[in-house]
Amino acid sequence: MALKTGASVLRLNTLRNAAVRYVERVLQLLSTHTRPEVAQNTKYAEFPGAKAPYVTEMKFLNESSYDPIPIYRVLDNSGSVLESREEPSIDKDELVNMYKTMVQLTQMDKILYESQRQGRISFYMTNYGEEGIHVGSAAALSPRDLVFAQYREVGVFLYRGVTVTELINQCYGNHEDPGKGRQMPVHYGNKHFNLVTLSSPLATQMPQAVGAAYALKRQPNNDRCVICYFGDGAASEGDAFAAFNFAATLDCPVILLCRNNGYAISTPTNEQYRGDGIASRGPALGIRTVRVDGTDALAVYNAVKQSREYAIANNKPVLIEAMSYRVGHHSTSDDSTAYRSIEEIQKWTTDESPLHKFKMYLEAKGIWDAEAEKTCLKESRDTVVRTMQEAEKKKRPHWKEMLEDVYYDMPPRIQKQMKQMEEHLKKYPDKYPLDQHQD
Ligand SMILES: Cc1ncc(C[n+]2csc(CCOP(=O)(O)OP(=O)(O)O)c2C)c(N)n1
Repeated sequence: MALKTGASVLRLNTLRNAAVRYVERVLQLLSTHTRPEVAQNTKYAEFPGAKAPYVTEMKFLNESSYDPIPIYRVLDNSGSVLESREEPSIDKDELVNMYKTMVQLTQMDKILYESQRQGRISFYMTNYGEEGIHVGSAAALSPRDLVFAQYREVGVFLYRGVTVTELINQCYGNHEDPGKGRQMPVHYGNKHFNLVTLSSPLATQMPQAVGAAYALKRQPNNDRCVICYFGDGAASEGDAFAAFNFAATLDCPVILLCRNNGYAISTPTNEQYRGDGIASRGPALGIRTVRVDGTDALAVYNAVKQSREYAIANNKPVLIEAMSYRVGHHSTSDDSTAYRSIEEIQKWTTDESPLHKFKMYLEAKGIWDAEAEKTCLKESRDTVVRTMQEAEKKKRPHWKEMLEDVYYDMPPRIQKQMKQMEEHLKKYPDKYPLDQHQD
């Protein structure tokens, strides 16, 4: 066989690339929408509710009328960059910090989950599988941007600078918990770091976030945006629709970031919706939208960074659907093997692990190795164990705290209840562990 010259190899490659592009284009044209044909020079109707062309062929649209919205990714499963132009320029220290945050989060989840099983805290929720969404988005934001989280975004809190001590104090409800033990564990909040305290009822944060974004927009020279995290399950709430529509019609600088992890407790997404995920709702409501691989921290980073710039420059919302998989049980109140197989879960802990692919990426860059991994794991684990032991020893808030702070001036009926409680405790002091509470 004759040897090919450099020039002929180049020509062959060019021809092959052109052929591939042609086939891709044909496939695209064949598969794209079956929207009704609109003849050229068609007059557009001018209804107040829609500016659209008239047609004479009636065609109903459904979810299969459109291609599925593609999933943007930067890294493949082995942590290699797929297109070099898409690799974000993130400082090496920040990349390492992103990874260390993911490791810290995983260690905290492992140990606190076990501590609930041992009866030391009442409830816990893990974040396994979604760590990339947390650090990718947090790194792309300004610390001044306001965060409205759901509950499975603790990595954002850690990345912002909330300490493991503060988080564990909240889970233990001791007197150093800023919420004074009144909330369930994992309902964090931190005013200093612009992290709005979480609410249990799903989607509560969504209209609130949009309202906050509207308030930001009204400030002169605004350079901040709001980010609102929510799950695919929360997106089924009426409040989610209200939030989307207000964000669009009031032109609010808000990033609506859906963590689509496949399940809302025991309700899988195939029972949750019929359309193309959550992303398809964005264009329907006039919201700029992108779908990303949520197991790829760099894809999330790029999407949030661009969305932030767009939202602030244009006073417009952006919807991001980050595809992921909830690897852990929904919470300590759930056994997910009742509604999904162990094999299904395992697939997502290996090939698609956000930590694994990010670690491989750092290793290939020469900024992480086995030694760094060992030290990081040990330090993260030690921090959690030490902090947990300290948190357990701290006293609980004074019992009166449970009736305070709701009203600026305590109404007479609550004053009455407080007095009754005081008398009751005096009468039965041995029935309550008052020594464990602050004096
Ligand atoms: C209004 C309301 N309904 C039901 C619940 C009970 N609940 C708590 S979490 C949850 C599932 C939410 O799923 P999703 O939003 O997808 O978030 P994920 O837990 O998967 O991260 C449900 C139904 C609730 N907290 N609030």
